[in-house]
Amino acid sequence: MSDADTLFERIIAREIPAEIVHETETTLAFRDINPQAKTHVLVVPKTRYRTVGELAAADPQLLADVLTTAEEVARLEGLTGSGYRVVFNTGDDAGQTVYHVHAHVLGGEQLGLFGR
Ligand code: DGP
Repeated sequence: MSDADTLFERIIAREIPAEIVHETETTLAFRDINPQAKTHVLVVPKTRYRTVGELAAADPQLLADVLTTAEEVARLEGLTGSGYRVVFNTGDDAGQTVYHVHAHVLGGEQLGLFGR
């Protein structure tokens, strides 16, 4: 397991500082260190799965928890009226760098289109 693999587990364990936005029994939401939008928050399950597909297959309720937390983050950040995007990058071509599944919650401004 590389350092990148353990990074979010270390944030969950409070071994690495992060700006935490919201926490539930099963999930943690914290600000992305390299924001790609005015508001950019990551939502992770406290149990590690590598990708959203693995999470969906193994524990659909936990995936639902991640999405419910993403919606709560949007509400807390004042994004529900103006709109926001939830993204799961999966694999190298999509730019996934941390193999602990995470939802990106992006908003607070007009977002660009998908793709390159
Ligand atoms: P992805 O490329 O989809 O795997 O997203 C990983 C995100 O994690 C990326 O947007 C930057 C963010 N990130 C990397 N290291 C840290 C860190 O130490 N703290 C925080 N808060 N975010 C990090």
